[in-house]
Amino acid sequence: MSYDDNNIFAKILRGEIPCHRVYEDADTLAFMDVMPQSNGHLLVIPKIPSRNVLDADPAVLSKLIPIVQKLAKAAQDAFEADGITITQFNEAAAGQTVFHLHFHIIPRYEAQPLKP
Ligand code: DGP
Repeated sequence: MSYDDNNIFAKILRGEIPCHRVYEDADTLAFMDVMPQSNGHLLVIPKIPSRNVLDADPAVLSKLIPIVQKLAKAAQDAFEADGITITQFNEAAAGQTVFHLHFHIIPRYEAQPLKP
């Protein structure tokens, strides 16, 4: 599968559509998810075009994962979460809907238990 630069996150990276950004460095952008699964749901993406983990350069992943960890800890503190779910989907069959590599950071709360 190839990378299509008309995807929504590519447009966010080009500044063509807005986002609520919470972190940015030379390689990475993080912003709030517009369809949050919980209070504080963030998305973390590399700036380099990658469709998902399956086609990503390992060097990109090695920069991205420590940022995901850092932002998961920050989200846990900032949103007073009891736990954090980190998810990442590869291809439509696995639930991917936006075809630019991204990690979800989803704060979880004991008062809002996950459905079985
Ligand atoms: P998925 O590809 O299923 O891993 O999830 C894509 C996520 O992207 C989904 O939780 C909703 C979010 N999303 C879709 N469009 C936009 C958008 O325009 N802005 C933001 N901030 N998030 C978006």
